[in-house]
Amino acid sequence: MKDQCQEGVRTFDEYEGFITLESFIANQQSLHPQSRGFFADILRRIGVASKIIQAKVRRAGLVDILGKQGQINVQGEEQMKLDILAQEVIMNTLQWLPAVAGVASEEEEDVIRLPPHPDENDTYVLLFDPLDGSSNIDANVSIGTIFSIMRRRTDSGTCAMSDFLQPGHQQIAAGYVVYGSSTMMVYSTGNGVHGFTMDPAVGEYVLSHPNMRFPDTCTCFSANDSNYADWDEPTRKFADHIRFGSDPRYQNTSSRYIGSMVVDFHRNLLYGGVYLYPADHKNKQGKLRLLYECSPLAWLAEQAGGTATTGSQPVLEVVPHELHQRVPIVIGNKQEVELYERFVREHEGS
Ligand code: AHM
Ligand code: MG
Repeated sequence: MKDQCQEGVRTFDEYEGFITLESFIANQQSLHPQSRGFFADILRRIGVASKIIQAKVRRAGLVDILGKQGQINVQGEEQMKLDILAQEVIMNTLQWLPAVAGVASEEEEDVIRLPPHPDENDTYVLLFDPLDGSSNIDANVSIGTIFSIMRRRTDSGTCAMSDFLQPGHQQIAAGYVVYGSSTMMVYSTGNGVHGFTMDPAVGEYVLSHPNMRFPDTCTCFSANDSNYADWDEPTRKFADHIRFGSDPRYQNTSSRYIGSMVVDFHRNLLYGGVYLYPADHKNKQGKLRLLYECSPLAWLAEQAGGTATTGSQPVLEVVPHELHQRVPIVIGNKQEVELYERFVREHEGS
């Protein structure tokens, strides 16, 4: 396990001349001399927002921010106090950036349109799941923030819904922050996936996982197994093949399910594996939201040598028709995702 975890990944200690998130972003920006730095500023501010959120998460048990807020969000889900706090932190940190035209979030029914800046193009829209894995908050289990950045489609003025309803392959950056045994920010601007671990002593993110790639082993199978009876036949066959079949590739595969998709994804990116939340009898379109959960992680998966499917098409090609649209998802190592697609095709052909 140790070798697999560390394959292709430099550990903190091995990395000489520590590179901070700030210097990494500045270096990337210098590769584009014509850049005015607005995009880099967004990444920096996401880093800042995540530091504030992690500080609140770390103190959650000590102050009165655990538990339910007493409101139901647009998804019909009960909001936790930390969901709302994370949403407020993100808005307070990002809304003054001149290049941001609007923000969408799991916690807000409509998009938040920011006032146009007269001298700027307000080029970007941001999409967030402020705290993924909310049901784990009160149990002190790892959770995370997911983000996606897109260039808007409309030219100027106040942003439109069409700026947000773009397929995932149009993203120009995506990433997440995991609040776990350490706080880690992982992101990609289309040039590999890079992970930064926060050094709590100095409150700074340091490059710890350059060029993250899925190892070519399926160490983890991640699904909510209690839904097995409600899955369709190809999904059940896929799960059976990995868990009970004789395929040598899966003899050492373990079931691992945290229930925070972003953290399940992160572990599978490090160890190799596949995560699925397919459609079932309760969630006929799947449970997870396309624009701020599935698309950003699918973009990262592709950047790291993996992929993601709905079963019938790549997640990154789904054309959204509403902001909080849900999709079925199977994401992780390419070999397993393609195996799932094969089971679906064989079922359709039978
Ligand atoms: P959330 O964004 O409100 O936390 O909901 C999404 C979460 C995913 O992170 C997780 O994988 C899934 O819902 C868990 O669902 P279930 O409890 O049905 O297994
Ligand atoms: Mg979520």
